[in-house]
Amino acid sequence: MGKAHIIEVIDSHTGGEPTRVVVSGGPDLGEGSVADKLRVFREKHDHFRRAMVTEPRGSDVLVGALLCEPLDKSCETGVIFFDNATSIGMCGHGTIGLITTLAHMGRIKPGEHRVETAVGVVSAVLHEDGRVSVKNIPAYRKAKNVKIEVDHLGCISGDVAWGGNWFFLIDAHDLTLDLAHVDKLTDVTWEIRQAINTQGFPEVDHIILFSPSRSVGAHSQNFVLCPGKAYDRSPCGTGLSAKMACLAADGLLAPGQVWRQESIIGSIFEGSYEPIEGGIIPTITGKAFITAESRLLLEKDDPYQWGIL
Ligand code: PYC
Repeated sequence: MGKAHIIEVIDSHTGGEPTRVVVSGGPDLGEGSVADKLRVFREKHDHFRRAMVTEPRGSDVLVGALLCEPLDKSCETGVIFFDNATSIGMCGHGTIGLITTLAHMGRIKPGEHRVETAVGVVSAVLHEDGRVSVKNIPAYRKAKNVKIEVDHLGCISGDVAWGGNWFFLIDAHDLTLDLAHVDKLTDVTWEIRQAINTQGFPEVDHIILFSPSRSVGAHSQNFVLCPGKAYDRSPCGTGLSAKMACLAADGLLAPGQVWRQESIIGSIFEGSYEPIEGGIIPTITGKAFITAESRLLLEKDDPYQWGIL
């Protein structure tokens, strides 16, 4: 047996979407901001990303959150989010999972806590009942009513918006949003992603379909395709931020008004916003639950210690 490198992680889920917080044993990313550290992580430690979230230790749906030293000392921690395909700038469900994990570790108590992400500082309120409200970085719509041609589907129209990640948001379609149709929804949104990337918006890495919700009290249900072709089990915090930026730009959601977004599995995030010049500051609220405290072992002679390529 080879000598194992040990990594401590705490797993949680937020509305069904898992987050694996790497608490210790991560790579040295040097000095600087979390954005600087993300560059080092991408260039030199992509194998670490794979080892944490892909098979055989993880799965396509797992999102990783690597704790790191923040440059902004008003922050409780810095964090780099990543998934089965890449590292991502910000993650709403992941921030709710991270705050819940820090509380579980005894590092924080209910109240407001700042977190430095690769795309800016977010602030999160841990409520007494365990819910977490994340005040995100500014969100805005970049383009309205973008028309793209998609093989097998024809012309699709949607909005391109930023909510911490780049989204293409589609309201007009005739697809059924439920778990029985997940394979079809995945195939279709994957095709849409290729099309929007080659037809003017190469930055878009998440695709969202919306439909009216069948649940009492929810304004809408969504299906969110993530960069690595997994779908988000949660309503997607950065996606909800992008959605509210579009609703605000169209005059369909007033400042402070609550939007209840349901995910494809039925979990709900609440969102509201404050207007700013050119966009909004979104706040999203949800609840995470701890599912595991683990020590991951990376044995030197394990041919799959960095995941299955
Ligand atoms: O909640 O922002 C989010 C998110 C992004 C990818 C998966 N979840």
